Amino acid sequence: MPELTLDGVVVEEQKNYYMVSTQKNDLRCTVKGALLKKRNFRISAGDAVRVQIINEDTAEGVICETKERTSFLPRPPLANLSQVVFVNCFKHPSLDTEAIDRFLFSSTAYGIEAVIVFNKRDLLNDGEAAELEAVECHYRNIGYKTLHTSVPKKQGISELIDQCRGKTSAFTGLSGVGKSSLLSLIFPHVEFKTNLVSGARGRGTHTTTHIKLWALNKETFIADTPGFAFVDVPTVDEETVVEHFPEIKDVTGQCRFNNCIHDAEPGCKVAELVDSGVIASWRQKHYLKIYREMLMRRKRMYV
Ligand SMILES: Nc1nc2c(ncn2[C@@H]2O[C@H](COP(=O)(O)OP(=O)(O)OP(=O)(O)O)[C@@H](O)[C@H]2O)c(=O)[nH]1
Ligand SMILES: [Mg+2]
Ligand SMILES: [Zn+2]
Repeated sequence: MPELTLDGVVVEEQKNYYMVSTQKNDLRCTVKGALLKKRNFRISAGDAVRVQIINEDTAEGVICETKERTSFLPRPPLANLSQVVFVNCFKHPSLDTEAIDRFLFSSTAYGIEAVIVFNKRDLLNDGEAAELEAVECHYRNIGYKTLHTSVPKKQGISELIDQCRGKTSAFTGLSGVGKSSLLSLIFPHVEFKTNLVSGARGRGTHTTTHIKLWALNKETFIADTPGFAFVDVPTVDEETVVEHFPEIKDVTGQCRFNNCIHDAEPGCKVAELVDSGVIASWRQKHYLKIYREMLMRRKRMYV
């Protein structure tokens, strides 16, 4: 009898098996010995795989092949993401543009598209909304997609779903910004663990500690990820940091010195554009901070 194999996507890693979503159904899979022996490679959620069906009735299979990855996010491990959705809010917790800039830097360094979501819109008065709009405007001007949402008012949710449709996405962001709450609206049948356990409704019962891609349909997957306090950035050559800051990169050739790092050198075009408000001052500051961080990391490597 010919072996029955199917293409699929790993949606969840459990202790002793992987759940793989296929065009037919979800299969509980172990991994073929030859694949297990591969060093420096560990199958992650998001991996595109080929599975051999072992038992159709019990929906069990074996992963026999992994396809080449288009991208890989190491923390948390997620393969083949089409985009990372960085969730923020203006208050509770306060807007942190350094976190946004470190996140945007990381996602472009990993080669993954980034979308910025400003959640908890319902908490803002007119003055705060205007302040947020000014910040947001800078990100839109440099080419990033931004969205507004509110969980209690269910605002912006259909736009967020549209943004995720047909893609594999991960919701990331600092703790408490509302990632799990947004996912609870997108997947109403799932109880995501939220920060605040309300006694009455008893939410927060989904205590999964591993990463899982939730399927909206066979082409749309979204992962919740644990919040963090600080955005880790991958190591790159300090000379290339500027490539991940599009508005700074665009004008680099216009500085007086061609080795200008845009740190108060005379005739720096970036400084001029910061003074005139075209480039946000915090963007230059965060660019320089990452530049110095990369320089330090490289120097530390050679001591
Ligand atoms: N007012 C308001 N509160 C919100 C909104 N979204 C989430 N919250 C509240 O913010 C708190 C944190 O929400 P979570 O969804 O747990 O946040 P999270 O980003 O998943 O947090 P971590 O899992 O710790 O990273 C909860 O008390 C939510 O009820 C919103 O749009 N407006
Ligand atoms: Mg959460
Ligand atoms: Zn310069």
